[in-house]
Amino acid sequence: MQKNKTWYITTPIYYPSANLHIGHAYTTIAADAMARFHRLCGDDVLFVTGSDEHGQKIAQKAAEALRTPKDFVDEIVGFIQDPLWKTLGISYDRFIRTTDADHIEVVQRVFKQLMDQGDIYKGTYEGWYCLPDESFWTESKLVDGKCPDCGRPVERVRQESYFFAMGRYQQRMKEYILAHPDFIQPPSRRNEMLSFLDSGLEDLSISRSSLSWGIRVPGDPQHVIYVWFDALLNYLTAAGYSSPNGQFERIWPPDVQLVGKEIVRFHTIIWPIILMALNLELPERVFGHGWLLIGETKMSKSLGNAVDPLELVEKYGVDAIRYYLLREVPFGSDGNYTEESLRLRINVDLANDLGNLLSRTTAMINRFADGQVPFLSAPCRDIDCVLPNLAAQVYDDVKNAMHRLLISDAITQIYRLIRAANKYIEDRSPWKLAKDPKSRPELNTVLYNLAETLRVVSVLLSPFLITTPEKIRNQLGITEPVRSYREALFGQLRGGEKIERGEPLFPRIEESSTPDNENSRDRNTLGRNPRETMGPMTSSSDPKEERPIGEIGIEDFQKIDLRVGTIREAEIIASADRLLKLTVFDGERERIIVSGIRAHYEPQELVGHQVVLVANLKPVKLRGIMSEGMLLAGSAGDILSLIAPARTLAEGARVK
Ligand code: ME8
Repeated sequence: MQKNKTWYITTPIYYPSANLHIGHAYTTIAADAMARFHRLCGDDVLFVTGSDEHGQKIAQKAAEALRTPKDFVDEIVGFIQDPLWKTLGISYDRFIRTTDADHIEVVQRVFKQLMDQGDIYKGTYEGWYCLPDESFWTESKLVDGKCPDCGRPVERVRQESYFFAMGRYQQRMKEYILAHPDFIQPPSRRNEMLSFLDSGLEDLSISRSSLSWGIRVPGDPQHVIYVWFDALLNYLTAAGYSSPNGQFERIWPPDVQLVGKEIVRFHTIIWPIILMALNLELPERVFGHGWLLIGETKMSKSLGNAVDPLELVEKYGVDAIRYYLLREVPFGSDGNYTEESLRLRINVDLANDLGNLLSRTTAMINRFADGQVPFLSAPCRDIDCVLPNLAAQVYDDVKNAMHRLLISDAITQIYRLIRAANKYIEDRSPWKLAKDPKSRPELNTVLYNLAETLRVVSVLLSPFLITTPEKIRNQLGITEPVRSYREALFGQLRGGEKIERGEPLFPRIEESSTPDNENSRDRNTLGRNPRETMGPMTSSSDPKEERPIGEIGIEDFQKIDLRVGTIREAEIIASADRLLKLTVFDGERERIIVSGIRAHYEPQELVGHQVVLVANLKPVKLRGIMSEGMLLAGSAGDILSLIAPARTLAEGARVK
């Protein structure tokens, strides 16, 4: 029987010029989550990552370290595989190195084929070269005399070179992009590439004679093949292009190629044109995700602002880091990295919402049901259907989000279920039901629903987190690992499982337990506008934040125009990780309020909610947006809650 097509996903292959940072981990963890999700769905997955080892930049770094290039890369690549990817739980099927024998064979074979068919010719290259990006530029494409991609200085190059005749494919490439709306994602990158194509496509210099660290041009050993031409072909090698035994046909083309936005051009113009020339199918989707920023600047090896993933794992644990990277930034947008926002995610989402749900549920089953999950019984009231119904919706929503590569949306959906379960505890107050023996069936239903929701959550979270799902299951007395996404359907817990309470899933990070956090905070929140660290108006229970306030008269209080409003829209501000842009209707008009509540609320959960706003606050510009007012919120420790009227009121109602 013919096997199904392999689901093939790739990351860029990284330069082993220095240790990798959390930007590289971000792409790789995202690909890992997708690979794990597809494996759970029963797909035959091929997940490839690797290292891009040739080229001038590596040769130079090796020379500076007084090592041969191969020695130099061997050490860094060894480190990337273990401990880096191993610690982060990267479940790749192949780690490809461009120094691997099968890859060298593929590159030389492709070069020769394209040469034989006239797509490669010899000429003289004169132009500019950006060393950090290893990219060629003509004079007209430079911006202020610098590399248009990264803004760094370029060097003049003049040498005999082989050229790839890309220009002749310009029209075909454009037609392909137009006919395949899903090929380049997200759509903004697609538009950028279309205008790049419109600005004209020159033939590409694909060999260097001034360098020896690379794959030799077949039949002309004076030349080595350009590092990007070599690197892009890794995706063919890893799919088995060198050994035609039917395997390649089953794998090709890639289903998803994840790349950072700065290399979308290589992957959606040069790479597909090579494939067109080889008469091979193009990848289904190339997704150009955004950057992790430190302040306003991209985190990068060469800028010296890199954060080491292993240090973070040591401090906070692997699942906290995976969760933060996958959840914090909507996939596709840029996002600021700060250690402060990482700690908030741990305390609020992981320790509070998820960890407490597990510990409250297991404690109540111990106390009210002799430590055994009660058996499933018919729902007692409508409210007992809330979790099963929501779980069914979330099952579909997570699946849809993952098929659209929207990882942080998928996790947000899972959190709808987690938060609903916490609310269900409050709504059903099992401790009250336990007081009346007649309420036993109701109590059992409630406890079963909570345990089952946690089991479902353990399945849903398992592409994203690698140790937590098992810990949840162990505490619920489930011994089997998660095997299939279908296990996330509600109602499969048998009942009778023995609770094994354990350590808290995520211990809260107290300020004092991170003695160096002041330093790291300084390091990681560079360039922030100090106004943006301002939260909404809060009443704080944190003694550090309490300021003595003298008495005021009623006339002082009356100066504040407090009104009820409804949030109509809520959006993330790409360049500000703590802020949300809210459109609030105040009874008369819609006003924009920029509020520092991003770490506490997802935009979509706010829409439709009533709030109390300070209507006569002088407008202020935050991140270029005029903010006209402020929302009231209260906070206790890390929990922050917007203040809303206890009953719905007409918008514009005075609060006094
Ligand atoms: O470009 N934020 O390798 P590279 C998010 N060898 N992602 C980031 C990031 C950041 N601040 N910094 C790096 C190369 N990345 C080539 C690729 S592929 C045939 C050849 C991630 O070591 C992101 O995926 O410079 C980016 O595209 C990649 O690392 C660049 O890694």
